[in-house]
Amino acid sequence: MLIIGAVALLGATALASEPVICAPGADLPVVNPAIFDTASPPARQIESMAWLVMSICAGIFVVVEGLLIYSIVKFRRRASDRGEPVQLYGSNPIELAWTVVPLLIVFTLALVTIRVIRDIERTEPPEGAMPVVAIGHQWWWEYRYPDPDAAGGEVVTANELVVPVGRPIWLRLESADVIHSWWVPALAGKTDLVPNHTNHTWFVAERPGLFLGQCAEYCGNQHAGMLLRVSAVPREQFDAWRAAQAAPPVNEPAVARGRDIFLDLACSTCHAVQGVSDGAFAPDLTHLASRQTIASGTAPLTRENLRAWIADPQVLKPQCNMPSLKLSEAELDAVTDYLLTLK
Ligand code: HEC
Ligand SMILES: [Cu+2]
Repeated sequence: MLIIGAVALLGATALASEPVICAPGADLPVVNPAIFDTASPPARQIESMAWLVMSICAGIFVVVEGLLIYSIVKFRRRASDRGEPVQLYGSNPIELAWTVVPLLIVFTLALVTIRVIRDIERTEPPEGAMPVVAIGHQWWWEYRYPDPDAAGGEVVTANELVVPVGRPIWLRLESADVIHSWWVPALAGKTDLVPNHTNHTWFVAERPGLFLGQCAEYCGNQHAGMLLRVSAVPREQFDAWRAAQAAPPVNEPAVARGRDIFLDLACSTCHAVQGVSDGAFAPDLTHLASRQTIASGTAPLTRENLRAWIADPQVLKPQCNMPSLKLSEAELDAVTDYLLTLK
């Protein structure tokens, strides 16, 4: 009896602290935001340019410091020195050198920069690209996969972009409120999401990985809580994920009470669950339980975190746009259980 109790307890704690399901990305190598570990053509071009700029700057540093040290040593005051040293004014060769050399350097850097910008900026999608729409919200990301050719129709999800390895992604960037900026350094340069204006960026994830990033334009209180996650997975895994996302949510009779509470309370006016509610203000929850995190990467999706989030989102993400609806303990359990069935 005691043993069974202990095992049950272990099971319960494991449930409470482990991610709920294996979402795409759960077992992928994590690529932290840094421009020196790139996995996509535009990011690689930016990386090469960064190396070029840094080596030129390092060269300038060595030359300038070298001349400085040389002068300090060579022309230091000696015991035999009497009075002021000889005063020299002007030297055409030296002045010419320190004007022409920097000019050449600036010119070279300008040309290289223009070339990189021209190469990575596009007005047309790359050949064979998959279109995805990213919409910035205070303080989360909405992703839409409108691809009319794909099976199952449009997919709407939030905060965790999933893409197939090797296929160009043509990302259309929009904003629902203020200016945000989409920046996953290993994949592409920063591009702003501007209200009433459409921008585009593109990338090709060349290897599987979970690529992390961050909103890169200050957008209010929870700007730092607006994290970016891109899971690049093999083609078959992506197709399976896409098909599952396009499917309607499961309708588990066991959690009917949780669904009723979700509908009766204001949850459904802000959140969409396909076929259940159509709120458009907040993240689509149709397949919430297939994500690894909640609140735009702020916390791992565990039962514990999800329940605490619904109880009072302001604890985990102060000033975010979801209020606490003051659910009772029993209601919290019911709604959490319901949301966890939405895989
Ligand atoms: C006033 C609109 C509003 C109401 C009402 C509301 N939410 Fe939210 N909800 C939001 C917003 C906005 C976010 C995104 C917060 C962020 O990440 O900054 C959110 C995020 C969430 C998330 C995390 C989604 C994700 O993918 O990260 C869950 C889960 C959630 N809400 C569940 C609920 C439940 C359950 C209720 C009802 C008890 C509810 N919400 C009521 C606006 C609302
Ligand atoms: Cu932002």
